Amino acid sequence: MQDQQKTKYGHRAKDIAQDFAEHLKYSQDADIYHTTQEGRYTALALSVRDRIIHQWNQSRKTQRANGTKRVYYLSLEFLMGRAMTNNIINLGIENEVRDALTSLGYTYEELSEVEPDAGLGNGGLGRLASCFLDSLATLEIPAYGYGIRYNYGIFRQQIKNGWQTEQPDNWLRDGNPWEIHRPDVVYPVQFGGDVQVIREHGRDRFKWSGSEIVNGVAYDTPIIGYGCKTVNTLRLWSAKSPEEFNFHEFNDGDYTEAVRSKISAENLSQVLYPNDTLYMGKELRLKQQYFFVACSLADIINRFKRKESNWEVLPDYAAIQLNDTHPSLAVPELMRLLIDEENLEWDKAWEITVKTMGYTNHTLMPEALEKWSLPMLQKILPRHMQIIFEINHRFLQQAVSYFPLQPQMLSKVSIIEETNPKQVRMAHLAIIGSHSTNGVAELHSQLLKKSMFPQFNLIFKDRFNNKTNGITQRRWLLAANPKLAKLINSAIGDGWITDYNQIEKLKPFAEDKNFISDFAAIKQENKIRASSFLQKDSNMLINPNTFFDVQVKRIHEYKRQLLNALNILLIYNDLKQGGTATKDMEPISFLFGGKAAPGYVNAKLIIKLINNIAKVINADPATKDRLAIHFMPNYRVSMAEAIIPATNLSEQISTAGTEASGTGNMKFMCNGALTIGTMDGANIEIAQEVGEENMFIFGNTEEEIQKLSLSYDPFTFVMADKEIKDAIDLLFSGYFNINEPNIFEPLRRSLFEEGDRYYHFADLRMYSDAHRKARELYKEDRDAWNRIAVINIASSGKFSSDRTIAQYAKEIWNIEACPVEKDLSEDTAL
Ligand code: B1H
Repeated sequence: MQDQQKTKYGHRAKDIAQDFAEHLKYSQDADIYHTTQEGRYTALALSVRDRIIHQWNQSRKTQRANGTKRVYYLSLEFLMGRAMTNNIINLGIENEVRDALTSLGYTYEELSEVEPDAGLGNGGLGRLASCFLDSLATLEIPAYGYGIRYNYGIFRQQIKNGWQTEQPDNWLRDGNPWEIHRPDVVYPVQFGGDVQVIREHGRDRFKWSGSEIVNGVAYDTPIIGYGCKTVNTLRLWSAKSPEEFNFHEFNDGDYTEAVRSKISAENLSQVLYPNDTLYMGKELRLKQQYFFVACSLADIINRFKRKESNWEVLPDYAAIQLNDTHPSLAVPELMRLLIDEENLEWDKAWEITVKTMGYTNHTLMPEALEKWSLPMLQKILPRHMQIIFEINHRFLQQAVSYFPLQPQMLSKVSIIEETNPKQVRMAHLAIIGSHSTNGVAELHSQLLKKSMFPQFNLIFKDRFNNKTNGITQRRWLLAANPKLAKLINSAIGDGWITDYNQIEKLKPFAEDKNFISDFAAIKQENKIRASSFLQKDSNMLINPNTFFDVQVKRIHEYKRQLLNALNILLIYNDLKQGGTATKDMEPISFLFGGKAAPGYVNAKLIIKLINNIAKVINADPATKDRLAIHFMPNYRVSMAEAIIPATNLSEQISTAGTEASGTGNMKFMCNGALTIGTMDGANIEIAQEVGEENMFIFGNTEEEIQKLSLSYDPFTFVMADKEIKDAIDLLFSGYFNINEPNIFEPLRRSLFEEGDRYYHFADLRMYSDAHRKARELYKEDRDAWNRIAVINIASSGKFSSDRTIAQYAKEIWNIEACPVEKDLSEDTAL
């Protein structure tokens, strides 16, 4: 483009520098006395946002004009992390931004680090939703993410005397330059009240009048596709009281009550529930779920009605995907809208609903299954409860023919659980109310059919399917590990960024000495970068010249951080005794990170245990310089981006049959870590892709665990293995808690008296042996280690969320790309 042509938002460095300076002046009113890093970050963010808006508008216009189908991804969680670097990369203006900042005397890294993480999720499920949005936009699929704009995301974790404490995450404190507030997009949502039946034209009509109304206001965030012109939308709902406060109450003289009800309405979108794979039947959570489902469906219907009046074609325009059962009230809500508001007959409405909805299950853990108390649901959503009864009634009539004279089978599949009080099983509602139920890895999907929902698999055989999870290589490789990305580009070009199957072309480079040594040098640089990140973030001192063994994920008994800790004790004892297992051992840093749900006592105790072990072992002169243990406080997306590229060994050690998929495993793999893991979740598919010889697989398989469960006795395993026995004795002798007697009793009880539900002792010996193999390979044949690391990267092609989304699009949503062209009639950066 000719230099003299003035574009409003040009993307030459000097255009960006000029806009940045203008935003500093006019949006921030900065001068020599008012100049902060936050102000500069915001000015840069706004300059980037200016370069998105036009194409965002253009994307909506194109999608509208084409009359295409759209995907609606309903999720109570979106764990987005930071937006700025990702947006700059996806826009393709990174070099220009860097030059612009350099010309003004700032550095890009400095400003990027000012941005707080958008932590609107707990873990894998929320991060998956975010990776999916990136892939949907990059694949040019018209899509909306719908969720809640929590004022407080996942809590900030601090460690005090080894214990987790939770601090509020006020992520919006300094404003959020990436969102657009849309006060014109607002829907009233009602709760409570009662339902009237009116006889009209020979038909019963139901009128629900709620006793409480809360408005949902939209906040939109752009989702930029990489290397294309599509900009999709993440639309988050914020709860707003319909009135500043209740004037009736105010006039009655009850000022405090009037303000309280306003606050109570706005409480709805205050805070994310911090439980991962743990269900708690809280009323406020139920209200959050209905609130965001009601707003999202009203919005979807609104968009549909602008174009169509024939309801039968709704499934041709909208595919609604339920991210777990958390949004499953969408089923009765869509029925309510179609029947009560739009006057459709039940059968027609049902057909439309089932065709429109898809449901993704994310866990087999029974304690995660959502069951709402029937009286509570009835009180808050009386009309929905009626509809659920009717859905159940009609379903059971259909189910009878599959289970003649087997009433116990009917009670198994019923949406209503006949306990006292009765419970509403949301997974049953989701399966019955959608045309697709998918698991998130092969094993998980098999177990869904075989163990969790065998009766449903009989009735709805064609509904069950698998969609193995993936991650976006753009955030987790290109952005998080720019040096490795550049090395890969120099070897195979940059096609992998949008077509990750091409990563396979890296295979021959595993045999290339120069490539291997470049890879090793980058790993070392990343370790130094990670160490300095941790020093700045939490004042930790990690030696970058050690082997990085990393387990980062939510703290949960099934993920077995305890197994890792027990293995560390075996290593410690062996080191102290000068044993053979640690002879000439490479110095190791064991790094842990992850949050425990605030009410999960044992998970919090595991954090305390790791910290106590770390304190004692790190101070022991006998093992100093050879063994260090660190708990990294406040693990989050931006920390993952620093740690994962620096990792040598990735710990994926859940009990077989418990981790639905895992996605951290994939992030480590594509950054050239080797995996030590069980045959669980997506680890199995990773092993298939990379070859078992290029992974450290150990432990009982899911089938073996099933068999073992009939007679498992943890004590027998411990007594049969002297080293394990010694480690356990050391652990529970008080050695790590001299001044805190008995604090680890609950862990001892759960391992021994309560039967070791997660089979630590059935796997510990195999784990320890596999770990030793990994250490020895790293120590004795570094070239072989690095060769295998490159084979891992080259074999990670399957685990792109682009592949996952392409499968959802074809096999569940029946949707195609809708490419957006650049609008030549307007000046634009894109
Ligand atoms: C996963 C959850 C989850 N499964 C309930 N289930 C929640 C359940 O707030 N809640 O009530 C929150 C989260 N999260 C994870 O999903 C699985 O454990 C992982 O194995 C899987 O990789 C991930 C994405 O599919």
